[in-house]
Amino acid sequence: MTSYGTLGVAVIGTGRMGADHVRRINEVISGARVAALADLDADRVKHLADGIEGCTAYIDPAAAMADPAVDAVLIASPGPAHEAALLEAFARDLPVLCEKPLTPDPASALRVVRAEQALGHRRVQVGFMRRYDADYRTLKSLLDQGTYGRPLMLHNKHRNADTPPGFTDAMTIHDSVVHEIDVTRWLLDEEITAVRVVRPTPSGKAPEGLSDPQLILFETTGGQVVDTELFVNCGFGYQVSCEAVCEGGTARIGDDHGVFTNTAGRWGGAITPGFVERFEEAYDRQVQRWVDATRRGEVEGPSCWDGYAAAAVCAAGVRAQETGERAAVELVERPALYR
Ligand code: ISE
Repeated sequence: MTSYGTLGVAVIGTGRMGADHVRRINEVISGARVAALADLDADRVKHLADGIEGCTAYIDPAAAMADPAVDAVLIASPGPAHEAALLEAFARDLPVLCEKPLTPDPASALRVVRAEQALGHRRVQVGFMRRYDADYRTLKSLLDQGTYGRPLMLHNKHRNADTPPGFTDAMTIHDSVVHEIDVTRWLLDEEITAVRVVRPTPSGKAPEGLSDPQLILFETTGGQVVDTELFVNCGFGYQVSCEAVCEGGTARIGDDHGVFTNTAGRWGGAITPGFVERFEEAYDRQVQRWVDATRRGEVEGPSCWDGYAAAAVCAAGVRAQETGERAAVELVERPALYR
């Protein structure tokens, strides 16, 4: 693989995450610059590109990738557009950072896995940013070192203040629980084999028709059981935590931290408002690590296999929601490229 000087990045998709990554590459990341942007919204993409020196705006992602100043691609368009963009990047053998989900369903994710296999080398880092969060990384190294013995269970909490209009039950799995799916597989180094979803009477604050909160249970190849409280209209802020219960002790991360106050007979502190603020450093580290690895001619971090496995667990999760039954996860055999 080639190694690069300053990496010219094409950012595909300039909505909320895409625009945030453009800002990040411009202001925070070293060793990269935004060389091209692509978005179906011609006015938005032109406006954004006009503010960046040496950056060209495109509507067509393939045209952005063909720009001679482009060495690598950051895909932040909506999930259904990812497969075509990934295949285009593979055709040009360009390194990719692809926002989650890799693709929205296991069949298309498997097509991407097979296409990368056909290239013969990894090209993609998938944007599961929690793997770059300092607390999650500490928990991961405690578990890897066996500090508390063999992990038996994980207890996760995932709360959002509210959801955007049109958020559906299936999206609670694909957009939100997908993070617990990825951290479970990563922290425990096991595949998830089955999913169950338990739905209490919805909160009065939940939009009509949305099951909120939910309790999601995973079983793993290692025999561990993982529970996640998902409460996406809790109303009070953003909270993500994970407690590992091991044979010799427990370790918990993600409790709110920051300034602790005492006043007027009460103690307290602020709850982070949303995921962009809570995981800001993780997003920065994720993109910097991608740029650094790419410039060395290497690929690291969550792979297309991780994206495919997450999509397969999401599909089982949606089946479990719909049927109220335990849904088994169907996975093909893991190719040698991802072992
Ligand atoms: C959103 O897409 C995310 O990725 C956030 O991390 C998650 O907390 C939220 O529920 C999702 O909608």
